[in-house]
Amino acid sequence: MKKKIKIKGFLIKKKFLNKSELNKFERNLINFIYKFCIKSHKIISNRAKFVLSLNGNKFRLAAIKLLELIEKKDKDLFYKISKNCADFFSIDRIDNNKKMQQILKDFFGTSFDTIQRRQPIMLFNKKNLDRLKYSWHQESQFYPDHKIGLHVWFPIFRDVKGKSDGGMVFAVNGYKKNYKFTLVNSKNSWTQKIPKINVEKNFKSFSPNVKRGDAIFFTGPQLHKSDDQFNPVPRVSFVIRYLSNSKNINYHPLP
Ligand SMILES: O=C(O)CCC(=O)C(=O)O
Ligand SMILES: [Fe+2]
Repeated sequence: MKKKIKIKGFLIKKKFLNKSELNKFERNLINFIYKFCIKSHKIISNRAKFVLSLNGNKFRLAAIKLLELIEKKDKDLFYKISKNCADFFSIDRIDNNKKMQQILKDFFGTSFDTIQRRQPIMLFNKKNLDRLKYSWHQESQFYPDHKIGLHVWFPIFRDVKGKSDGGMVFAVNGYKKNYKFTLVNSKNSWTQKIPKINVEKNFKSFSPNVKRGDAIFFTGPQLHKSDDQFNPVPRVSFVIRYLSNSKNINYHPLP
């Protein structure tokens, strides 16, 4: 097996997903909403059906608007969709994508066969909406039983600019240790594990510019958070988490 690659906290891969793959993924998500809501939320379901009749930019913008509508009208439903949508449509294509397989093999090395994938989730960042944002955190604190973790985050429906466009922020070189944290739980919102360290004071922040099709890989201990959002058009993304608790490793993302 090839030598493992070391990712120093995070890595941006341009044009990681091809456009047709991404198009299918995006349409699949809206189709999921259409089906999921058909009995219980008729108006939303019909709206999703209409969105599916559009194409290109019109489709993508209407898809964002649809998610915005769901979030506004029914926070419970929105949270349910965010957590469960990937259950129902195939994410396997992305797992089995050649480039993804290569990165996972390079990163996990001999632990490749022990990888467990967590259910991907949809993430939404809208102006003046804090409930669905993440404060600074480390994924390693959410998966303490897994020695290795690689997380893949990619925007859908639109590009995300590098600053105040609701993307991701990384603490440069903030991947070398695990910090103690404070647990915060609120309704219809992601659990927060906020490190007991002033991240901004200790690290330089970096928010990458990512286009549709680009993907960001980051390791378990990498400090990151949701960026501020000043763009009136919300940002939508997905994250897929690959974990291994293999004992048989001579490599750990902590140096
Ligand atoms: O997309 C976001 O706002 C934060 C995402 C995040 O923390 C993650 O994917 O692990
Ligand atoms: Fe995270």
